[in-house]
Formats: sequence, C-alpha cells, structure tokens
Amino acid sequence: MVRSPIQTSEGKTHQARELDALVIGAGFSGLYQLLCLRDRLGLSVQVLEAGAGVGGTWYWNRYPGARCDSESHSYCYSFSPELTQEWEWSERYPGPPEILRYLNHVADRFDLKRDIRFNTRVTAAHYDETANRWRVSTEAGETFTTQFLITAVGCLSSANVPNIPGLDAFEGQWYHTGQWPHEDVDFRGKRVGLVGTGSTGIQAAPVIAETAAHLVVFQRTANYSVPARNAPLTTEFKRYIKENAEEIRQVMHSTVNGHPFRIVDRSALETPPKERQALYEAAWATGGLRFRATFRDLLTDNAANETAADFIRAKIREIVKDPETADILSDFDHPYAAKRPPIDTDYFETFNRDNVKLVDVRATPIEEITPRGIRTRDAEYPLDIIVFATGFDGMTGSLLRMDIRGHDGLSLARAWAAGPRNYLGLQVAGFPNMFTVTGPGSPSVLCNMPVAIEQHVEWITDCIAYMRANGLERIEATDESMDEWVAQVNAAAEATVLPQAKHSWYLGANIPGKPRVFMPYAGGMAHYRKICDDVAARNYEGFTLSAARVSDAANKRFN
Ligand code: NA7
Repeated sequence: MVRSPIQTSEGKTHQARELDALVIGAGFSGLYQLLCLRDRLGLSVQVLEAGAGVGGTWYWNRYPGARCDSESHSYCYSFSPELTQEWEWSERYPGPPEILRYLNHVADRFDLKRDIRFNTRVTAAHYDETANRWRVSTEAGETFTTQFLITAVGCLSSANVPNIPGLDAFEGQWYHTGQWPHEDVDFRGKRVGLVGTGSTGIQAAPVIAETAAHLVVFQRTANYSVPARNAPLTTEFKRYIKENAEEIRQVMHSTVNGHPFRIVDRSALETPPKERQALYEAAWATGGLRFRATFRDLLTDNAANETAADFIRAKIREIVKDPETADILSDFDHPYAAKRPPIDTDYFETFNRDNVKLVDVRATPIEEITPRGIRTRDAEYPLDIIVFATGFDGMTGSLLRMDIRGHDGLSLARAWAAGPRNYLGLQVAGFPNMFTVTGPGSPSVLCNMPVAIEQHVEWITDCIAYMRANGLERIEATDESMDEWVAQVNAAAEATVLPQAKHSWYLGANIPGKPRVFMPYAGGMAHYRKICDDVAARNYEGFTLSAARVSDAANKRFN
C-alpha cells in the first residue's frame, strides 16, 4: 500500500492510504467483494467496517427471535463448491449466531480479515476529479484514497427509531431491534412494550412473551404472516443439499426471487376453490416463503392475491381466540406480500396468552412516551422496557448517512433529493468509479440476498477486470441510461401489487419526509441478471468509460 500526502482543510498534511479499491462494509457483500478484487484481480483492497466483527446486518440484529427468513441452504454463498460441501447448517432457518459463525468461517477460510479494518465508520467519500480518486474519511479522522469505491453497506442497516415525544424522559430501558446490545436483555418480571409488527416484531413477540411479566404489542398496520415451520435439518436433507448443490444453485439463479424453489405455474383464479383451498392448506403446513410460490399470479393480480389474503385472514380467526384481537390482527390495508411477508413461529398463538395484549395504534395513536410508559390517545401503558421493532431507513439510509460527493461537490443526498436515481442499481451519474452493491433499483430486498449480492459483486469484478484489460481508468453511468433505468424500475413495480402497500419501506413511506419512490427492481432476479450480462457484453452500454486520469473535459468517450 502506498502513502501520499493529503492537504486537509486545516492546511495540515498527513498520509493517506492509496488503494485500488475500498469497500465499505464487511457483511455478505463486502467479504465477497474483497475476495474477488484481491484474490481474483490482484488489486490492493481495504474493507472498512463499523462493527467489531464481520456480519453486517447480522452483526447488529441480535434481537430475541431473530432468524433469517431465507432457508439456510440458500442463505449462503454459492461461488465455492468446496465451501458449500464443507459447511453444514443445523436448522431450516439460520439465526444470527449461526450466520455469524458461517461468515467468520468464510472470512478465515479465505484469509479476509487481514484486509478488514473493524470499528471503523466511514463518514465521507469525496471524488477528486483531477486525480480520478475517491478520498474516503473515517470517524477517527483517517483518510484513504482509492480508484474504486464500493459500498457494501446493506439495505437494512440504518435503524429507524420513531420520533415520538418524550422518549428522552422514559425512565425504563429502550432498544431498537436493529441495534441490539451484545449482552442479553433480561425480560423476566418486566412489563415490555413492543412497537412494530413487521418481520422483526412478529419474530420477537413470541420470544419476549415467554419470559416477560407482561407484553403489550403496539400494532399500526396489520400484517400477514405464515408459519415458518423451523426445525433442525434432517440427515437426509443435509445429504440432499450436498448431493444436489449445483441443481439448487441453478434453481436459485433461474427464479424471480433467488430462492431454492420455483413458483408454480398455476393461476389462483383459474384453480377451482376447493382445490385452491387444499393447495393453500398444504403450503401453510409446509410454511415459509414457499407459501408465496403456490400460484403464479399472487403478486400480479389483485383478485388472485385476495384469495391468499382471505385464506390467511381465516387462519388468524381460527388461531386467535379473542374475536376482537383477531379482527385487529387481520384488518389488512394492503395486498398479501405487497409488504415483505413475514414468517413466524407462534406469532398469532402468542395473543392467546394471558400476559399479552394487542393495542391498535391506527385506531388510538401513540401520543407520547411518558417517564412510565407509552400513552396512546385512550390509555397509558406502564412499561419497564420498550422495544422498537420499527424497521430501517431502507435501501438509501445507510448510503445517505455518509457524506458522499461526486463531480463538483455534488452530494448523493442532493442527487437523490427526489428519490434514488441510478443505472442498474449499480452506479450514479456524477459519481464515477463508485458502485453500490444491492443498491436501490436492483432486485436486492425482493431477492434472497446472497444471490443478489453474488451477482452484483461478480458483475462489478468483471467490469473492473474489463477496464484493466482495456487500459480504462474511469466508468460512470450516463444521465440518459439512468432515466431509462428508473422508468424500467417504475414499470416493473407497476406490473405488480407491490406499490399498493402505502406504508411500505419499499416505498420509503416509513420515514417522514423521505420521497415516495418504489426502490427495489421488481422485474425478477433472473431477468435482471440477463439485463446486466447484456450490458456487459455490449462493452458496458449506458456507461461512459475513459482511459485518462484527468478531468472530464479531457476524457474521451470509449464507446
Ligand atoms: P418493517 O417491516 O419496516 O416494520 C416496522 C414496523 O414498525 C411496522 O409494523 C410499522 O408499522 C411499525 N412502525 C414504524 N414506525 C412506527 C411508529 N412510529 N409507531 C407505530 N408503529 C411503527 O421493519 P422490520 O424490522 O420488521 O423488518 C425489516 C425487514 O427485515 C423485513 O422486511 C425483512 O426483509 C427483514 P407500519 O407498517 O409502518 O404502519
């Protein structure tokens, strides 16, 4: 690594580390990006990670009941057949400790940690046009310069703590699930309030209820959930995974959402009601996200979707004994799966416990947090602990909390003031040589994440390899390609029921003041992969590539 003098704004000179590539984040994305750029291309690479260990999202999400909703044998890398063969998952869905063990195994196996700096939060990244380098600064005041800047910051890493008046004066303890302490939180004998009923709240409620003296669940929007049916993996299934690894990989690469199962090519509407009911019953018994794959038209046709909604509504009424509670839990305001569909272990059953109460905060909104608890319009609930399962500033939050500036000091926040705009979810005009792994505008959160991540990381690696092979120093998306891509992202979303969930974080609607733009690409992972491959095959059509390490004026267009 070379060091070169940097002039700071205070006029002092200090040494900056010069790199070929700097990767922000050491989760699934950052680890694989490091491996690809360092070991396959021979680049000098540094990963900077805010946490004290690898894991990204999973380093922080350790709340009670936390579990991945992708099946473990698909929630892993597939680039190394040896890695696939040697690793053994224990349960159908992995929890944070097992995912962290896996990622540490990967980091150690490929000797990645020597190039990762932990406890290092990136605060700013500014592009220097003349040098064609990014200058990256950390909270501790270090500076790095790099040709390529790759953000691997995750889609759900910027916690959203709602701005409810009075939180500062609360005399108990409070936590956000996405920033869970590394020590255990003891709920025994405590009165606990849980705000939020997304995937996280739905996972946490049954576990908290087991030990808390009393649990109050504050629900703003009723959410669909299907049983996860988690269980230890059988010896037969473990053998099946190993023996069919390549076939499983092929399935994950050929489906719209990167999961290891195909969506059945059958219409809910064209299936006779009795048969349809039997198919839903079978899918309910199997559990997990596979429920969504029962029919091909659930996400594209409202009437078809309503058949799934009706089925889940009836299940909730069957499980929950108190009819009023069942009504509140099943009073959906959006189509099934238009918000990320949770899967659970005994969520609805939890409301049959004597120590659990549901509060409908759509009907009686939370007005303030008092020193003693939460006060809604109708009542005050005394609490010792408040757990906010209130989600994240998804997809853009982790990028925009850094001061990223491209050409002429243009900030990413300004470039995205009306919502994220980019090309393929990978690059933003005005921000040369910066790539956003699973950025907005890519399938990302609509896909099994490791599949989306591997595709992006490999595409970025191939792109940089191409540039090196052709003596190119700089790549930047054009404005026209961004406009065209944003139109495609919007059209893909409009072809589905997804934008109909008005309070969804897919739309940024959970964050006050955030522009409402449907952020992930809903056209399907397999289709997206082909689009990206075609762009690469046409010498990175839609990007401007140049050889010169000088300002724009002198750059020559490559294609
Ligand atoms: P989500 O899915 O964003 O859910 C957050 C929940 O918190 C949801 O029920 C929200 O209600 C609720 N919320 C947010 N702010 C408030 C306030 N101010 N008052 C009351 N309720 C509130 O986050 P998760 O962590 O559950 O899941 C995130 C992703 O992780 C998930 O999609 C999976 O991909 C894994 P709302 O629906 O907005 O009315």
